[in-house]
Amino acid sequence: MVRILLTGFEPFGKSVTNVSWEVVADLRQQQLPKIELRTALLPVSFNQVRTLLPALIEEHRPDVLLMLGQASKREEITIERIAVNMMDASQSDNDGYIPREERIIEDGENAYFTDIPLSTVCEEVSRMGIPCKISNTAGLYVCNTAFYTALHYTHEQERELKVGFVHLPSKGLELELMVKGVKKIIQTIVIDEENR
Ligand code: PCA
Repeated sequence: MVRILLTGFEPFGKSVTNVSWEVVADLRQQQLPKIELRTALLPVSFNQVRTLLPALIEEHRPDVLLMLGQASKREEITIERIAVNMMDASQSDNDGYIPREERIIEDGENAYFTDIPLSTVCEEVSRMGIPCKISNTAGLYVCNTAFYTALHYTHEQERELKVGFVHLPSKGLELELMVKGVKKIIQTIVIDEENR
């Protein structure tokens, strides 16, 4: 069994829903072979995610942490390569906070790469006819902060945990396809784990 912690975000900005949580809510009803699925809803808050991610990793001790977020301007499923040590926003988070070029962790590394096998995962999803791309920036908003915090904590604690982040488009792709796509991502990561 591979233990996966799958997270989604609450709505933010003008949206009343967040597709990332809709996908998590759907997948948590399903049985996935060889997978023990745990789920968590994350707040869209720069400060809260920085304390919550380490706490969730300690609580669940997953083998894989896969975070989902919504990216309104994207048209395909995008799998993030890199998390950077920077927060900058023009729109406040759900706590009313707007960071201006602040580091997430003062003395942390500038950036971390994901542990997910990006090309393999993307090829598998695309092969199902679901649009999928590798992304080289997760932005500087709360998603990147959550992604960076988890990778930083994992490196500091020298954990085996694999951390990945997937942005989902808010329009243009049916929910059902996104659920299928994320399921494929999880299954591909699990097969990759087993082959190690
Ligand atoms: N998307 C935002 C934060 C929460 C979400 O779903 C982002 O891309 O940073």
